[in-house]
Amino acid sequence: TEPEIAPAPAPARSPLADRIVDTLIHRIGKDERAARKHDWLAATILTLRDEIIDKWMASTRQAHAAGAKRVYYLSLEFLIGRLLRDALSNLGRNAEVGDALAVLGVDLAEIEEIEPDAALGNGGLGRLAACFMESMATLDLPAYGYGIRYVNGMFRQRIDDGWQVELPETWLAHGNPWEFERRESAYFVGFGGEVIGNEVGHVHWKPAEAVEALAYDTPVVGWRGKRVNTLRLWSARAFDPIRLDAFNAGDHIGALAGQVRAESLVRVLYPSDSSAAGQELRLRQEYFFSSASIQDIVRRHVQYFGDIRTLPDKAAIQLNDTHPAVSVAELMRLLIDHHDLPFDEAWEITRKTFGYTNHTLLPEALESWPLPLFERLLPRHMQLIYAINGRVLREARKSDGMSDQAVAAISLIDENGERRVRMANLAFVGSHSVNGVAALHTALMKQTVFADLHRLYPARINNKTNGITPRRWLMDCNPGLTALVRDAIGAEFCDDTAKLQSLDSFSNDPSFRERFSGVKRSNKVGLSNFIGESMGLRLDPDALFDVQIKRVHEYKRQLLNIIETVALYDQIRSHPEEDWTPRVKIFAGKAASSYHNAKLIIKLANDVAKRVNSDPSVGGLLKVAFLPNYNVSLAERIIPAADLSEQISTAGMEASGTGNMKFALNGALTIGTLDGANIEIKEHVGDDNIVIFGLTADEVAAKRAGSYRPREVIEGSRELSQAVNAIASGVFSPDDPSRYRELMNGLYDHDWFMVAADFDAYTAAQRAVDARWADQAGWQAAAIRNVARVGWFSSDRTIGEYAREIWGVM
Ligand code: 26Q
Repeated sequence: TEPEIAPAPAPARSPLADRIVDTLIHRIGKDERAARKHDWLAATILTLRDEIIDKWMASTRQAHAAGAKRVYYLSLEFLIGRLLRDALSNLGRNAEVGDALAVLGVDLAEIEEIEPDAALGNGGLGRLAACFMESMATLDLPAYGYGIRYVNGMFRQRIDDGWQVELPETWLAHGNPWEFERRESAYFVGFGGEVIGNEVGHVHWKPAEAVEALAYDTPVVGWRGKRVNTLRLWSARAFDPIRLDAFNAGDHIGALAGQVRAESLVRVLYPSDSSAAGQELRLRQEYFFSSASIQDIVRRHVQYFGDIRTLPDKAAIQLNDTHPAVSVAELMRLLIDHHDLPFDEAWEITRKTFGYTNHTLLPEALESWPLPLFERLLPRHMQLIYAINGRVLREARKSDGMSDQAVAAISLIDENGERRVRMANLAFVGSHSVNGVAALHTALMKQTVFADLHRLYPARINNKTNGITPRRWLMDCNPGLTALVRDAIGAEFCDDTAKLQSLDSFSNDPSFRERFSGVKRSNKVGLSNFIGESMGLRLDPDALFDVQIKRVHEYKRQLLNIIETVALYDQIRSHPEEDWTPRVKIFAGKAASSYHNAKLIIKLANDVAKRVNSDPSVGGLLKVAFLPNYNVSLAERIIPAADLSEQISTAGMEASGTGNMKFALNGALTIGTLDGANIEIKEHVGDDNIVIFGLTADEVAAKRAGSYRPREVIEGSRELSQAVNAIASGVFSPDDPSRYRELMNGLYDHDWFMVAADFDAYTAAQRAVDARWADQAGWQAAAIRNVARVGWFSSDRTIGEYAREIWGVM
């Protein structure tokens, strides 16, 4: 008989494990046996939060004692994603907490996985705000983020029969253990009504309605826990949550109407990232959040420093696009109406305090509000905007060579057709700094949308090329690569990504290349398993993983990628004898709910996937996967597993892109156009380590101005016309053969996004990619050089530039 083996004694519980259990019992109200995963998650977060609070208070005290200047980042979006892993790794507590939970029989990775993904943003702009928050804490800057605590953030995307279906995402369903409700920080925010008094005497705005803005604070932990800053998100409630007189008189619904109206302000994030929704509710959201934030900033300043006139010395307010631009008028109102400053002095303070970041030149995304709507909702602000405009236009007329046309372009009021308030012009004139987010984008700002304002204020526009936090986008999402890099060059890159440079020479080391491709392969196996389990699609991890994940928009040209996929499918079938590179085309992304063509492009990707994946004649050579519900957490899974990063926007249209940086940092090669930050990525990684194709921004502009005839281009390209005809004639939509006819006709007739014009260059570039892939040593070397050379795209570098050149805080 076998000897009996005594069970190993349970390892002793650490004090940390005891604290987690204590939290579970006393704050969640569950004992260990009854606790479910969500209870363990909440107990872990609350335990960690207790430790974060000490650092948080120390950070606040330090800024206060130093009389430091504070940075305020105003953004209608913060796309923060999950927080637990990020906080653990920034505090260096990953292993310790993992061990403590293991002793309790809980798997840390498993509970990390059920943390809701906080999606209070659409895409690039919102994610940038989140990366910036982390970098500001890392660089030890006293900074606050201000935004809205949306009850429903970005919608959850389901793919039903290939179509996008939008479902509400309830990220707060299990409560939010990260946040603190600040009952003491509440502000009155008014709407409508009338202005009493005149320009000379004391002016007073008497709003017709009001809501109360209520603060919720989330701690933001910097790298190595050096500093903890605050993300302050506003919720709304009625002053009188229930009108008792109405209730008692039997009007039970009417009695609650105020509360319902208030809550509607913070109910949903507008799910569009490319066209400005003109609804009144959006303007109400913008003003609600701007007013609460500016009131909070002014209150803090006066409380700490006593004199409102020193505001620009102690506060830098950055406007994340024009969404908070009404803040300019709100600060003017507080300075003039509440602090009795003369207009000129208020204007100087305002301009010195604000900076404005532009994220798009797309005309449909530039915010402007019908004047009657603006005036009805914000009558006092409308007066102030007229006064500001008067000043600016007088200056413009005085300056040499300003035509009437130029003066009209500078005006805060668009007089063409229905009169509208131009938020970009308001943000521009109300700021001492106006920046673009990549070199090309900043150059185009000067040449196009802001040309006349730039002539009037030539020193104002500057560039701050975007960046990404290397903590979330390398160290946390790709532990395999991080460990490999650390073994090779030491851990210094963790504090300064410029140090990744030392990895460069390892690109020539065959044994390192071997280990590097091993890490990539295991990330690809991980992603393949995920895709297998979640969508039942089997992938070959040795195929080239070709990835385009981002919001779906015509200018980002998912359509170019899909048409090329169809052409490739054709080629593989017609020439099965050739030595094709096995590829997996991975797509993910959401379309704005009202964006017809974007939704149709999602359907097309799914229709093509269905056909290609079930066609035995392509064998394992081509697979297409559209992954549903793209969000930050999914990006963290996909990016480390990518070989090829698709950054193929029509040149001149993508302000920067930030996904491009994440892929390169994780060792994917980029196939891309000379657009946005791709240009600077190319300069950093070198021409041999990136695949560039297509028209330049200047060439696109020239083609649009000249006589571009896409029909001739399509008919002149066999591959393209075959692919377009196949799609148009219903090869991929036998259930509804005309589904894509209009979409394809758009290519023949206008092709605004130059899909046809760039098609041949794109396919040629893709075949060059195939050739490079065949040389695995060369491919891996180029991928390693990408990792080594893109450290510059850390948001620490970006924030350092903002701090020194705009905010004056470093
Ligand atoms: C405006 C008014 C009403 C409703 C919605 C909006 C709205 C909301 C979000 C307009 C635009 C956005 C988001 C824009 C955005 O994400 N822009 C991206 O910003 C990134 C960070 O700078 C860049 O990298 C991308 O190139 C740019 O597209």
